[in-house]
Amino acid sequence: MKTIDLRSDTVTKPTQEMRDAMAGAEVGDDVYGEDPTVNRLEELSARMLGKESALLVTSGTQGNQLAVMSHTRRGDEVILERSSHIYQFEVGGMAVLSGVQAAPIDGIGGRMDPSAVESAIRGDNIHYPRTSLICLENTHNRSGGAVLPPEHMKEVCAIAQTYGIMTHLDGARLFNAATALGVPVSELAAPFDSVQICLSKGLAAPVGSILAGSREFIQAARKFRKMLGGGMRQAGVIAAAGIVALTRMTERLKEDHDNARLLAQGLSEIPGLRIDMASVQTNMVFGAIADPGRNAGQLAEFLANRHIRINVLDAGHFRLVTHKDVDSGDIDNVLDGMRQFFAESQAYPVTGKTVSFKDNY
Ligand code: TLP
Repeated sequence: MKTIDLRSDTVTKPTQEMRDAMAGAEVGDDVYGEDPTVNRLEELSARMLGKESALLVTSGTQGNQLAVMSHTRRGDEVILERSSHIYQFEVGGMAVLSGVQAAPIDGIGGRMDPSAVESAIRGDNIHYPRTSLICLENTHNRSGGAVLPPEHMKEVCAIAQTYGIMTHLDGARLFNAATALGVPVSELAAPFDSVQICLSKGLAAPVGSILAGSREFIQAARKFRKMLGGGMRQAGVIAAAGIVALTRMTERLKEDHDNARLLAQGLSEIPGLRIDMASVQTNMVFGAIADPGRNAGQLAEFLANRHIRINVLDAGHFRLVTHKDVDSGDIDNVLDGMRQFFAESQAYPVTGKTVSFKDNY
């Protein structure tokens, strides 16, 4: 029986076309700059993102951390949204790898108030750290995959420029944002000094992200990547799937967005559940349990027994992510399972196998 895995779009398996491209990839030693497939992927992604240069990195986390390392000096301060991936979910890497501290700002829908950003920029005082970087995230994961409007990103980047501060965009799901807005990714990346995009989420490549920016910035990031053990030798086998991701998988993201909408709509009609429909803009649905007798851990366990996997955020909240390995028939099955859970007269008995909140994203 098929497992419907809605925990993340990171669970997508490579397509047959990717597997074929990987098997037949022309390769060389990328640390010598001699892997033709990696070079082709880096040129293609730089062009698509409208930047001078690009670098294949192992993961979104590595791409973001290389950006922080390359843009900052020890003791600097970085402004970013409080629930952003770089701040919350990268194992404190900023502090360890770059020796910088964060100046987190609460956002609404992933958006920091531009005037709050400007106020957080440090002045010229002997006591202060130097503010050297501002990071944004689009789509914004913890805001339910919400899209940051282009005007908002331009406004924050213009403030940064006024103060001579660098800007980085965590665009793990930038193609989802571009799909929702109907604009090319290059337009969304344009105001930023650097951008990171993931090949291994909705685009379904098995591994890899791209970091893009100026030639000088990518030179610095390449050296740091080597320091972190990210010099991957015959990485053309990975890059080949990345090329398929960028050339063949971006158009279909709309399907994921339609499925998320369908799912959210169905869930919003279930008593016991609360869905903020306005936040459903791309491929994610965040749900809240509105039934005092039940919790998200019980829901996850009930569904797991029906071969449906979801992500528990805390006792009252869960996350569902649509992707290419989930179709509209699967959405119907998920809705059936959800209805059953809330229709049971007794709250679901916990067996002890309940998914622990701490183990989940
Ligand atoms: N997000 C993953 C988990 O790490 C939480 C997910 O399932 O959503 N930026 C953003 C906005 C992300 O959502 C993620 C991954 C990353 C960066 C990191 O990418 P990877 O997993 O490739 O290091």
